[in-house]
Amino acid sequence: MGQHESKSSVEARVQVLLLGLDNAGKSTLLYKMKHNVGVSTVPTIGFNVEMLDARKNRKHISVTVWDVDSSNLFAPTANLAVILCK
Ligand SMILES: Nc1nc2c(ncn2[C@@H]2O[C@H](COP(=O)(O)OP(=O)(O)OP(=O)(O)O)[C@@H](O)[C@H]2O)c(=O)[nH]1
Ligand SMILES: [Mg+2]
Repeated sequence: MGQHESKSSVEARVQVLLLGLDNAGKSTLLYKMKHNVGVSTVPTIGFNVEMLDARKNRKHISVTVWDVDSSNLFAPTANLAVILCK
């Protein structure tokens, strides 16, 4: 009894902003974490965002990862991603 935890029982929410040089592998890392597969990528314009589930000490943590085109951090789309990630 009580062993099946509801998927909705998120105990913490974390926002992660992935920043790095162009072509550093940010999007590859994002999709590897999300789908556990290597994918072909194209240079990111704006940003990609994915939600992941993680566990620490049996706690369910919802992780939102923002992969931002950091070559143009001052672009409106990047600014929006940084603001939403706060
Ligand atoms: N050898 C090697 N290549 C990688 C690795 N991670 C990514 N790559 C390759 O590096 C290239 C760029 O990967 P992306 O994930 O698109 O890099 P990015 O940082 O998102 O690039 P931008 O969106 O342009 O900023 C791709 O050809 C990937 O296949 C890695 O760990 N090792
Ligand atoms: Mg990218």
